[in-house]
Amino acid sequence: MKLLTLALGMTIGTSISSAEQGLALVAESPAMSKLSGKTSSGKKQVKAKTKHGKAPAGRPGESAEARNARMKWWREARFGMFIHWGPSVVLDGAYKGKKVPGFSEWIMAKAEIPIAEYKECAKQFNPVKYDPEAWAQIAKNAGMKYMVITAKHHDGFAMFDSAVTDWDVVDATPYGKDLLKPLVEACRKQDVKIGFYYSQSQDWCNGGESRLKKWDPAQKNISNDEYLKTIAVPQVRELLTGYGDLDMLWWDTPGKMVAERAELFNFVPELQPSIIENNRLQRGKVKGDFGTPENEIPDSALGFDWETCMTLNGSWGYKSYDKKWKSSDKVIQNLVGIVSMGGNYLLNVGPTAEGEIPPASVKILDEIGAWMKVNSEAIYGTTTSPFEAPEWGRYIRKGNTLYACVSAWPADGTLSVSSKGFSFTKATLLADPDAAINLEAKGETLTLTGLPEKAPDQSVTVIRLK
Ligand code: JFZ
Repeated sequence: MKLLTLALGMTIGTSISSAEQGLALVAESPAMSKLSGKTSSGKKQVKAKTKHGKAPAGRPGESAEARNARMKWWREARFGMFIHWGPSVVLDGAYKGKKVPGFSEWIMAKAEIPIAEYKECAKQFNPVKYDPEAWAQIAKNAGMKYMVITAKHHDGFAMFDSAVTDWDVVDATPYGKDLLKPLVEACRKQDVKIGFYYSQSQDWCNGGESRLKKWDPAQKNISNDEYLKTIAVPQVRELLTGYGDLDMLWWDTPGKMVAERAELFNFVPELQPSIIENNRLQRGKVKGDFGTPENEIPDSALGFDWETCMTLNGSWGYKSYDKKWKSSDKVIQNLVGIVSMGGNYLLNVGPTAEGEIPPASVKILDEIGAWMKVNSEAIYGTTTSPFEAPEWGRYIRKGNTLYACVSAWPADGTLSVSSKGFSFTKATLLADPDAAINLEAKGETLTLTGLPEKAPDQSVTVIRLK
């Protein structure tokens, strides 16, 4: 693992190339390839993978054309909201008076809470302030085009009314209503795509596997195959038949999911031909439509579709004492860094037991939204440029347009931009479209002069070059 700290102030990790790692798919936007005649990065196609971003194999037998049509909205969207929510948030990251370090949604396993005791949490899980319309609105205001919510996390709790277990929101909580349905409806209404996260193998209460040692004799010792047959397969079927067409299915922790077990879910594309799946269904992360580097920003285009997920503080699930919030500047720089390398950014919020997205998260998202209102044309439907990342920021490209995304604003009002293969005649500051900027082309470089002394945008200032 190579760690680089670039001008953006981001720590970027990648491990490039391993002999066995072929390039299964090239996620290239058709508009991109024409100019360079090369890959979307313009460089030699790198056999690259990040630690967790292995090339996904796609859907067996699907034509490139069908695949491109299916992936279209997702490739254009670039920015989505992840939501980790469930009865674990009732504990607020503490057990028997002691803080439990780590992700709050892992507290049951980390603190080895017996099933019977953990299930008491559900009796206090009563999110009366849950307002799915407001959630969809928060995502939309931030410029997010899709949403993925935990339908079942590793604690096995179903956020919907499952016929195969009582360990679900309808049977086990005072709230007593499906939490997913109104969110799906709200998202559809507001034109936000919606997908479900589903932990298909790990399930601490219903007999699935545990990545940590089992800690309670009440944890059923049924085989993985039995678990999949009695819980995971029927539940995924419930999810795919109860909510109309879903946009995404986000599998997680494929531990014991060998190929034969993953095949049990072959009905997914049959039931929902247009659904998009991540690469965490099968062990080895080979199946699926996109890679899932976690908390990583690759420093080169990967040659396949990928999405980096990240949370706003240090936990996916809510934990009131985790106040390590990322600044909106940081998140914007991450977004720009990810998009410049051809990826999507799935940014997580953890709602409270009452059903509210924490105000601290909403504030960050609002700030991102303000930036997106000015600069989103450099995000949606864009992809990698043919150029290496410059010292001052990142390049993002859309057809013949290049977006210079500047995070280190030049004090002398002058910026050197790579321009090989383009013929730019106009430079525009998205944050100040009327400002006059001079262009001077020399060889493969374009020099911009007369830039304002102070960066017009606090985080990343975008200059559109046409
Ligand atoms: C998993 C979950 O265990 C976690 O609770 C959360 O839902 C997160 C989004 O996904 O955690 C992982 C999964 C994969 C890696 C790291 C954490 N990984 O590949 O490095």
